[in-house]
Amino acid sequence: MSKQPTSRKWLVPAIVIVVAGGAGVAYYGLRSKPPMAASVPVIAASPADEFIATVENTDQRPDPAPDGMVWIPGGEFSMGARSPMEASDLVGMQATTDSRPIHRVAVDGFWMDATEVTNEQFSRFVQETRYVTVAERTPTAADYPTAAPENLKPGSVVFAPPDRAVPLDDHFQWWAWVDDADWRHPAGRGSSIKGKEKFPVVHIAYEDAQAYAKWAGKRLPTEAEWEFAARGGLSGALYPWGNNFKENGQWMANVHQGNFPNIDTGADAFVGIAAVAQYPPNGYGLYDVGGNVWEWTSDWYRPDYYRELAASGAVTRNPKGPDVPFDPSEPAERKRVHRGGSFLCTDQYCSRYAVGTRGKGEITTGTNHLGFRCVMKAGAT
Ligand SMILES: [Ca+2]
Ligand SMILES: [Ca+2]
Repeated sequence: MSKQPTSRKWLVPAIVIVVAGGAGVAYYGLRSKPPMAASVPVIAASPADEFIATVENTDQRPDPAPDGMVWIPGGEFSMGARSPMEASDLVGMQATTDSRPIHRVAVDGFWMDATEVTNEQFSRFVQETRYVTVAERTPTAADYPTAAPENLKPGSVVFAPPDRAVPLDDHFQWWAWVDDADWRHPAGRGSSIKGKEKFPVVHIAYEDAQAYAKWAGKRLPTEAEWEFAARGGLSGALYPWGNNFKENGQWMANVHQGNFPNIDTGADAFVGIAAVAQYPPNGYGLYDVGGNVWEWTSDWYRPDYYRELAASGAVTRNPKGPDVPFDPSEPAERKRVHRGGSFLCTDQYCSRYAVGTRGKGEITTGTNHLGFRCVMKAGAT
C-alpha cells in the first residue's frame, strides 16, 4: 500500500472530498446544560440560533418492529450546532460554520436501523443480487478522460497513517488511493472481512448505499431524520448521549485517541474500526451515531442550507435538503451530507462526532471510514 496519495489527477478530487467530509475541527464554547426533552408541547418557533426543547410526536409506535430497527417517534426539534466562540475554535477547522443557525424542524416518525449496516448484511444483499459496488468497477476512459490508461483500475481511498507526527494541514499525508480496496478488502488486496461480519461495511459510494436500501425495502435517512434520531430525545446536547464526552468515566463512542494521524492508542478499546454496537445506545436505541463510521444521508450538501431554512422563520416539515449541491471549496463536485464522524475523529483534528455538525462527501467516493444505515416509513411492515 502506498503511503502517499496517488498522483492520478482523477483521484485527487476524490481524496480531497473525502477528507473535507471528515476533517473539520472545532471545540464548542458550549458547556452549559441544555434542556431535556419536554413533556409538554412547545408551540413557539425557535428563537434564532438557540436550542429549545424537543417535542416528540405522540402517535403510537406501530408494530411489529422490523428486524434490527428501532422506532424514532419524530417530532419538532432544534437542528444544528451552537456557534462556537471563534477564539476557542482552536485548530481553525470551523466545524460549525455550515451547521448554523440552529433552526426548528419537524419530522414524521420512522423506523431506523439500530446499527450501521454490517458486512454480514451487505453480503446477503450482494449474494442475492450480484451487485457490484462502485469501488469494484473498473473506471472507464470516458468517465475519466484525463487519467492515464494504466491508472484506470478499481480501488478506493484508505487511511494510511504516516509513521511520525505531521502538520495537520496536508491530508495527503494520511489518505492513499489503494488499488483493489473495496468492501470485501477494506485495506486493499490481501485484506479481508473474514471474522468481521459484525463490522460496518465500508468503501460504500452513495449509489451502493441506495441500492442496498432499495433491496431491503428501506431508504437512506434525510439529514433532518438522521439528526432527530441521533439526538435521542435530548435537545442541544453536544453528543448523542449528553454533554460529557465520557459518561462516568466510560467511553461512549469509537473515536481516535493519541496523536492524529500517526498514533491511535485505542484508549476507547478500539484502534481503528470496531464491530457495531460496542458502546451504549442513545435514547432511541441507536448505536454508533457518534463515531465508528460516517454515515450517508440523502440530502445534497450546501453550506448555506440552514441559513435558507432559518430565514423562512417557520418550522420546516420533513426537509429533504437543497435541490442542487454546492460546496464552494470544490464547486465542481456533487456532494451529499455525511453524519456522525468516525473512528478517525478526534478533538485534536475532527470533532464532527458532535451531534449537530455535518460532513460531506462526493457521491462516487467511498473510504474505509464511511458507511451508512437505513430508515423505513411507519406502516411499511
Ligand atoms: Ca478508537
Ligand atoms: Ca456512525
